[in-house]
Amino acid sequence: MSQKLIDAITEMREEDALKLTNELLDSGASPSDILGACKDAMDVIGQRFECGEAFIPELMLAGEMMTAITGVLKPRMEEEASAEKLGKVVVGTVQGDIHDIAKDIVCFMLDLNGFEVTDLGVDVPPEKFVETVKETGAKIVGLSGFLTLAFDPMKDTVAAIKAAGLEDVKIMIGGGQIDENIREYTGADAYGRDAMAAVALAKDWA
Ligand code: B12
Repeated sequence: MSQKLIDAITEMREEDALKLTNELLDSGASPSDILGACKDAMDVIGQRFECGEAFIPELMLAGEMMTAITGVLKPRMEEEASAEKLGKVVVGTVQGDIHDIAKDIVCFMLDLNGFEVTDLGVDVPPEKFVETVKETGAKIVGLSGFLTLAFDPMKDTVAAIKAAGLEDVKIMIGGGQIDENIREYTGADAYGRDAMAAVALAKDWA
């Protein structure tokens, strides 16, 4: 069934994709498995874009489908929300990058799991992160980025947070192209593969 969902997304059949999402949920599939299928579909569309078989409108439509699917998943996930308050987290997509679907999922999952999240949105300059960490007193920061061009702004943001004397603030990074090597390059404290990893890291640090 999740292959059918992947096919519906990659063939840009939004209505079918939403119908299949609901069917998967009704048959007991977990929202995180459905998100996994969406990621696989996005990877296919991304690869097509890379080889010139898909273009910006397809990326945009894929983004819209992804937003619609997360809209269906959110109420189901809310049923498992935690009432416990664990701490504050500042999250944003770094400067120069406007991909926000994944960042929104990370914010939503942190919120569900008891964190007070300040979502700075997209294209966030390093100084905005610093200012917000100071204002909120958050001890955890999450940086999201999907572009290769996001590596340096991530590195600059980590450096700006440290330079502001906020050494006790833990920084996690994530997003499409990010991996352990990029974590090392940026000087961040941890890399998280998905929103559940973001929650696990934040819980470890709370
Ligand atoms: C949809 C999409 C878009 C949409 C974005 C819509 C939106 N509102 O976000 C639009 C059309 C706007 C777009 C624009 C562009 N895009 Co684009 N886009 C994609 C696509 C297909 C999917 C991204 C996505 O949303 N995935 C869905 C999420 C849910 O997937 P996920 O990774 O599983 O999410 C999890 C993790 O990432 C993790 N995570 C994310 N953030 C964080 C943070 C922390 C702290 C942690 C712990 C975890 C974490 O948790 C998430 C949830 O579980 C990708 C391809 C791909 N394979 O990703 C290309 C892709 C990222 N785009 C790409 C490009 C090139 C562009 C453009 C430059 C195109 C252009 N020429 O204009 C512009 C960039 C504009 C800019 N300045 O940012 C390239 C980047 C290549 C590169 N090496 O830099 C990709 C990889 C496509 C490709 N293969 O070529 N894009």
